[in-house]
Amino acid sequence: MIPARFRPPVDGRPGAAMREAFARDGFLIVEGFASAAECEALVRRAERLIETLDRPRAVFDTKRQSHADDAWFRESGDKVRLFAEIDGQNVNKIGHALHLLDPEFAAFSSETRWMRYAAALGLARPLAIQSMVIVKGPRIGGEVDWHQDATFLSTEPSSVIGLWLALEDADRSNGCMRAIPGAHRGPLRRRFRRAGDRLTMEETSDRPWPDTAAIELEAPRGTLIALHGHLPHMSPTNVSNRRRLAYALHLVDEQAHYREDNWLPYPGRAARGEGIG
Ligand SMILES: O=C(O)CCC(=O)C(=O)O
Repeated sequence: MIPARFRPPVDGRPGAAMREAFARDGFLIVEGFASAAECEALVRRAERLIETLDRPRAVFDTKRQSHADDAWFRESGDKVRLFAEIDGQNVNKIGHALHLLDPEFAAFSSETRWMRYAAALGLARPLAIQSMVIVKGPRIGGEVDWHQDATFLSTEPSSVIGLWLALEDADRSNGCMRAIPGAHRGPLRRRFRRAGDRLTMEETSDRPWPDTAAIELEAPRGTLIALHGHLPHMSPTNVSNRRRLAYALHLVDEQAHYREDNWLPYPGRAARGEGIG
């Protein structure tokens, strides 16, 4: 399958064809969502954060979830912190409150254009609750294992949507995302939740991922990929000489019940999608 690709609508409001693609495939690809200059400015900002923030004190490992045992991770929901690749040195990502605390990412994230996608794709009251820069450095950027975003951000009913933006070209050689089209219609397989002062991963369904082929979601710089909360997706190790920087913003519906045992405590301050006109 060749994924459908869209351009931003002239009036900024995602139309029926985009909504249908998202409902059918579980993702939506919009090329040219952000300009080259906007991406460049955010790349520079991310590089500055990598240079100036405290060194990472936890490895981010999506296979073993070993970061679940680190307070550095558990307490990062309302902070901007660096996380390391498994070598313990190189930066794997920056998280998880850039949209609230970093002036440049906050200004960009609060623009109405994001909220319009979240609203068009089903969130009655979009609430941005988590953000991260995914670094994927050349020859080191680690694999992000198969997952559904609702594993990490659970509401009743399920509502999370990921808005992922390519700040640099993402292609098959530098570890672009893979997804199984249509597989968002399946159940949530796992939940990552707080149990006392620990974080645990629990199986919620033993249904295997469908054996339909995964496809590559190549994304030139400036491309937005919206991901349904139940869509299985992953990204392989970056084996190329080119970095692959991306910004991901995760939103839930404020009208849904946010589960108290999510790893990320419900935000006191949050970027609300108010005034979408
Ligand atoms: O950028 C990536 O490699 C993976 C991002 C991802 O899985 C997510 O934002 O949920």
